[in-house]
Amino acid sequence: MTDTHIVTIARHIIDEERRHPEARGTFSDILTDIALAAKVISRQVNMAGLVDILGGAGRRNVQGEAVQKLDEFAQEVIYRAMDHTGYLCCMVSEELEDFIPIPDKFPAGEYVLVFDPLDGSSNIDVNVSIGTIFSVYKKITDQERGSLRDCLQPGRDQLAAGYVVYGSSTMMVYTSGSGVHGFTLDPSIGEFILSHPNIRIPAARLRPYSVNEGYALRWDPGVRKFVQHLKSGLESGEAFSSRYIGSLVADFHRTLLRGGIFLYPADANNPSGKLRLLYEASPLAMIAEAAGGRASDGRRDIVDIQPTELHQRTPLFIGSTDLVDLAESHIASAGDSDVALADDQPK
Ligand code: AHM
Ligand code: MG
Repeated sequence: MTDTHIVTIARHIIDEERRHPEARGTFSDILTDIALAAKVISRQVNMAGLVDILGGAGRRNVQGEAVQKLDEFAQEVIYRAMDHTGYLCCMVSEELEDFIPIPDKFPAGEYVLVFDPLDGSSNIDVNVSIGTIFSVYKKITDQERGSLRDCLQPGRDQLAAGYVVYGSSTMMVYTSGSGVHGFTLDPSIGEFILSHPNIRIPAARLRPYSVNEGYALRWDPGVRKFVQHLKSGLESGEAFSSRYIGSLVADFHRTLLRGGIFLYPADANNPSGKLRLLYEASPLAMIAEAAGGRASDGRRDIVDIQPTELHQRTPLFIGSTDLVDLAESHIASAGDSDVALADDQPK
């Protein structure tokens, strides 16, 4: 007999809760329900390549059912897994403009779920990894079915955050503050199994930096100097490799497991960057911090930003702490001496 134990995600969540008696049972049920939704989405994502054969969005599949776009499907699966459980007062999704109060026909609870049901969905057609991102807050007002104020909380107040990456395997990674844990879906038994306990961002020898350099001429001088600095090697002589998938969850997952930095800075066309604070940057920032890393908008910690709108964007620098610090110091020190760099910006 081996002494290797198989730990399912449900088992792990219960064990975590025992270590944190202040966490309530409902809270672990929310994570278990998200894991269930992730399995349903994963099954559908794995079928994506067959959509043209079995019927594309707006058409009918072989069973004669209407086929949805995958991101709409993911939105509905998560919503339907969570709307009736009595744990949530409201939800926020990238797919919907307003926050979604739990309907009156169902009991309302004390938590808020924010999520991006299927991030990077433009990658589906080319079979590149995509992901789901989520986080959980406690309701702070006395509104039974939540209010905008309950949704607009800084990342510092997240109770749990996680993501699911639909890649060569499907993995769910989450933190409830004490450590970051990764689970790989075994499709043959339909269970997420603990495969990556206590993830820490490693200090690897050859770390990747990850950014869409196609926009480099539109970056601020500080960002350009920072990336240039990485390319020419740090003072320590450390060399970097470049990796960019163009799918946030996949790029972040690699950064978490291999170290390095992922950045999506502001640029001349997108003065606040592209990524969304509430359901993209903040959850990943909580995970990065719990794994010993950092996340910044270039000037301050992501988790300290007080959101003012549900779909607000933010620049994002996330990964190994030393590299996020370095990015911040280049941005802070970019000034008149950078005119030469700024001069070749596209007019
Ligand atoms: P989406 O929310 O519309 O899917 O866009 C977010 C995605 C991220 O997954 C990824 O990091 C980024 O867009 C890539 O953008 P770009 O193609 O500009 O590099
Ligand atoms: Mg998204």
